[in-house]
Amino acid sequence: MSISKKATESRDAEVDVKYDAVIVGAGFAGMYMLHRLRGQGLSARVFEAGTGVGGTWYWNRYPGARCDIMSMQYSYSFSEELDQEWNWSEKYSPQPDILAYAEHVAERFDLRKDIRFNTRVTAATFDEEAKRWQVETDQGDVISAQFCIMAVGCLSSANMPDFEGIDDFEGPVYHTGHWPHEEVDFTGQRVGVIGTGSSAIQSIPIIAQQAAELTVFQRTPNYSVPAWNEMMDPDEERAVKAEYPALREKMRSRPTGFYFEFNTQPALDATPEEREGQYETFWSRGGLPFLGAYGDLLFEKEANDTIAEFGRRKIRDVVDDPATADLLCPDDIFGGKRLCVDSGYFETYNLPHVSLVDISERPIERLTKQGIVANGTEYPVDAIVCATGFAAMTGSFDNIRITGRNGLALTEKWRAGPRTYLGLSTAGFPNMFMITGPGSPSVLASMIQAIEQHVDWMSDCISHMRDIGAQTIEAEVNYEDDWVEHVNEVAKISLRSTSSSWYLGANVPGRPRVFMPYIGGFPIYVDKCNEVMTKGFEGFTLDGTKNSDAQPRVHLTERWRVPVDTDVISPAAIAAKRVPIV
Ligand code: N01
Repeated sequence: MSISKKATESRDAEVDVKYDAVIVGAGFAGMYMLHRLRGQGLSARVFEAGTGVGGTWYWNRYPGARCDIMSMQYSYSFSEELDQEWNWSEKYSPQPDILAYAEHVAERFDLRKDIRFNTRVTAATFDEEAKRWQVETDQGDVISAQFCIMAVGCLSSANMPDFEGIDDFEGPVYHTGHWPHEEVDFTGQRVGVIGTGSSAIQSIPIIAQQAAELTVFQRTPNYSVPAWNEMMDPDEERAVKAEYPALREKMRSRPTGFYFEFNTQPALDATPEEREGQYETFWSRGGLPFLGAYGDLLFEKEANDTIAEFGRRKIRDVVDDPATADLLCPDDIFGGKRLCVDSGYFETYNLPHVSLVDISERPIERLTKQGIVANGTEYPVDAIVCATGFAAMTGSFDNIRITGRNGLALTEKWRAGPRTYLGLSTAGFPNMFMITGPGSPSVLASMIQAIEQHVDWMSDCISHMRDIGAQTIEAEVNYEDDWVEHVNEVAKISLRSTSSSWYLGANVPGRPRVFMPYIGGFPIYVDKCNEVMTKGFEGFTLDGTKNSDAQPRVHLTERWRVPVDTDVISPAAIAAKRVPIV
């Protein structure tokens, strides 16, 4: 089986070394956390399993990997100079450009010297006496830190199905989330792609350009909207840069943490002709903003039926063979699963060497030396691409032995689904923070915005702790319970909670079914975090306070004083089911 190569980095293990903070992961979250903590004068050690920075964008090097948020918005906002000096080449950035950006940030802020690459954290244990975390790695490091910050990513733990006969297969088996660093050339080969989610939908058109034969194994079809990607228009780039802070502010005030035009009117109030026109207009804009055509699409099944039918018609318009088109048409909620954004996906099925195998009724039976057996037929292939997704949101936590107070294992606490307070922390695990943890908007917001908000909140919290001389901060169980209940209640309002998606853990057998991200909208969530902070970290216990007489000031990072546009996003708007959520 092929997985990305690990360059060996020879170094001495760090044993008995103390830091203020340990950060697990050097993706966008870990990098910014390191930058902020350094700015506060804290010492931090970052451990990263890969050989370089970039996290998700380091690992997902599959052909066609590209972001589905516009480049000018999918970037850090904390540095105005960085915003002004970095240039993106395409409207939607391909993976190499985003990785280059991550590497530039690491260079620019001199981050690498505090990162240990090629090092996977294996265990993190809270030492109750010392009130510190002990962190162990697969390179023999055993270090101690006051804070343990999990920057492990939401989509980082690959879901590699345990197909019978996988070891018998003589060709390479790739997973899109662990793509090799060296170029993979499928020229002249028979390739089997398993899965039809975002990663597959992006990679299939590119693989088809090389392969002699491409067979796609589909368990569930997906809706997809064309990206209409294009080269960056220099005039548009200049215009955005001239107003960048204003754009950043608008992004923060949107339910999704990124900006696009949307319409709050209900689809059901429009006539069929009006709807058709509206859908065509939004379709021509492409990508995720298509879901902004109406405000009730993810709340009212009848409204959703109208956009779903439009989406299916688009598939039938493109795919020549009616039987293949039928198989490619989902009958699920439109946007119930993460909406896919493509460049020529459905068109690929018109190529004579591309075929689709429906495995919705019977799963793949086994792999043989030279093929994939499904529906009783052996499909000969030279290489297999598993675009089978991730154990989302909690998978990367499960891979580390995390032990809190009283020997409580995080996997045990989360056995029936993750429980957090604000997706930032979890009771029983003092001084452990999670960047974009379950229960926060995370994957339902633009990730880099969500990351920055969490990192800033944590940094501000640590400043507060230093002001009052607190040693530990820990979520209180009753506040955590209320938050978990709220996350579940809000999820029920959205049709999203009815789809069998990775948001619910439904893609991996045996995982508990709980809607994991917070769907109530990014600015409402930010408002809640700010309120908790301004109320002196309500719902948290701060312990070991030395300066109890100190009058702490609120350290809220200025950019998060986000004005909540209550016309389009408020608890009332959500209850009235009038919020376009992407
Ligand atoms: O993973 P997925 P992904 N046998 O879980 C199928 C982000 N992302 O890597 O639907 C056969 O969506 C599975 O079938 P089913 C984005 O948020 C963003 O594509 O579970 N098939 C499904 O078809 C995205 O949502 C970008 O029935 C099996 C597929 O594999 C998220 O990452 C690009 C199987 C997995 O789809 C995950 O996307 C890429 C089995 N045993 C990813 N197990 C952009 O920015 C699973 N499947 C554009």
